[in-house]
Amino acid sequence: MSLVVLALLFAGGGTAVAVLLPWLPTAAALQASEIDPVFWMVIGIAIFIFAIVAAVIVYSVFAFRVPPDDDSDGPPVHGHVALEIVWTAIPTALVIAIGIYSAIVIQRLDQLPKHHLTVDVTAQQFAWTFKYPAAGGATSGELRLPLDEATLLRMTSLDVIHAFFVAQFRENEDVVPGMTTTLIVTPTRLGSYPVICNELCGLGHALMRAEAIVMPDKAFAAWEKSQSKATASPSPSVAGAAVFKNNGCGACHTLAATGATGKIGPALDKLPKWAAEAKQPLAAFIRTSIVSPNAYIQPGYPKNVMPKTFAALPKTQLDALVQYLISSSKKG
Ligand code: HEC
Ligand SMILES: [Cu+2]
Repeated sequence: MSLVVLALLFAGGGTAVAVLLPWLPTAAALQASEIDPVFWMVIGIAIFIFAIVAAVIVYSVFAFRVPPDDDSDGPPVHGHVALEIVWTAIPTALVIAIGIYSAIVIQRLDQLPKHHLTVDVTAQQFAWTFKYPAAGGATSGELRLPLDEATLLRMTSLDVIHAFFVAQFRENEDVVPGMTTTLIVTPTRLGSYPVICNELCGLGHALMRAEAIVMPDKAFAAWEKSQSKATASPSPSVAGAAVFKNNGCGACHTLAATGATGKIGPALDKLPKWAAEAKQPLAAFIRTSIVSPNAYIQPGYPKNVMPKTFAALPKTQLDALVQYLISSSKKG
């Protein structure tokens, strides 16, 4: 009797902790409605097992307590076949049930609607780059997504294994060098959500973050159009400025022509001076500095801070960026 009361108490306590505390952030993707029930099923099973185990332990501590002066051996117990069958069969059934249900959900999440957007995601220590093939291959440091439309993320890594995770979308997928993994996300809520690397990938792992910005359909279409126009522009000052802005260079660098005032890296208005000090021709100096930042470290600035992801920029965008930095720094 008291064993049952204890089990109910533990079950109630476990349920209160699960239900009363806000564990999950507000869902922002259609996929959450598939994933959350799996999560709650596993939590439910865990509370069930926890209640039984905790109740039996606490009950035994009191019920089978020996008097302080009892130094005799306990009764010889050689197991209990029926009990062993029960505690093997029940967990086996539960684990198989979780496995089958998860497999069904994963299979459903892999259904790609015909009408969808594709974004190529590149991970590298310690940054994300998002490329939009439909917008002339424009790249962005932010993941912009249209509301209520399925987006296929094709992901790969340039170095070690990373993992793409947005808690509000509930989805997580490894990003592995040498292969392309995919994830389908259908945002259902406007807003901006953190993209987190969910696989310990090196010293800067904790800083490997980006924003996923869910936009109204029309605003997204306008953004996409402006991107493809800007990056395809024959004028380096338009295309280069767009690449500079999209890739977040201004967060770390000052460049008067763009209004950027970052202080983490050297001021790009002084590039001709830096190139001369490095004894390199300006164009080659800029290009190398962008695609392999550690090839030359500006004295007084830290190594391994400038992301290496820009090596993945399409050639046309890289050319435009280099041209743009040459012309705008000569003015500065
Ligand atoms: C997270 C901060 C950060 C971001 C983002 C960043 N850089 Fe840098 N960058 C640095 C730091 C720090 C250095 C100095 C160390 C070095 O020389 O590699 C640097 C160096 C450079 C240099 C060489 C300057 C010199 O004098 O050696 C160039 C050119 C440059 N960055 C261009 C860019 C461009 C273009 C972008 C955007 C595509 C960009 N950076 C994004 C931090 C950043
Ligand atoms: Cu990472």
